[in-house]
Amino acid sequence: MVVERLRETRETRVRVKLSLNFEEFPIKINTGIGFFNHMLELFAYHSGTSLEVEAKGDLEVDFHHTVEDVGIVLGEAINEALGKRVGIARYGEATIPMEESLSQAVIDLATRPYLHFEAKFPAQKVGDFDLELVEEFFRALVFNARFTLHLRNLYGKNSHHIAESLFKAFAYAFKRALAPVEERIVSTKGTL
Ligand SMILES: [Mn+2]
Repeated sequence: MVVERLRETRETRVRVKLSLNFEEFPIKINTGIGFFNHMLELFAYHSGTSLEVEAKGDLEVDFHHTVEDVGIVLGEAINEALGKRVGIARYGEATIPMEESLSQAVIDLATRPYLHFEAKFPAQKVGDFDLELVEEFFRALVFNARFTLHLRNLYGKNSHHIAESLFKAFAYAFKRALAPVEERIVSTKGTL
């Protein structure tokens, strides 16, 4: 299934096209923020999704609105693409290194929006990207995609590597939580 969403506010215009199948269409990311493009490309590639993101935001203010709104719209698209969340593993975990940096992501795709975020960046910025926006992005994403994510950096020195290991760990945990299982809902309640 291909999901398309558009969100326009006075601050941003964000278009997301998403399929949970990587063979659907090529990855194409343009948010106007180089480092953020890099992170979203990593997520799409390593999670095995097809993703297009096009964002035009008030970058002259700062990157906050654009990053948060991409998180919201991508989250909404994921929620829609997940549908009834039937026949998937539900839980996914990944611990991923990027050179000296190691990060862990644990996901529960049940519809309980929750983010535990634990990462400290030695630098404030990578390029002109403010690293405190990494947490803002993941918060907007999980609250709109409606799942639980525990994301933490275990250790690391280089801020670029720390961010990259967080996004990759998230991507692999997500991919594993999506892994097909027998056609039933993985909950003793019978619903997620
Ligand atoms: Mn990199």
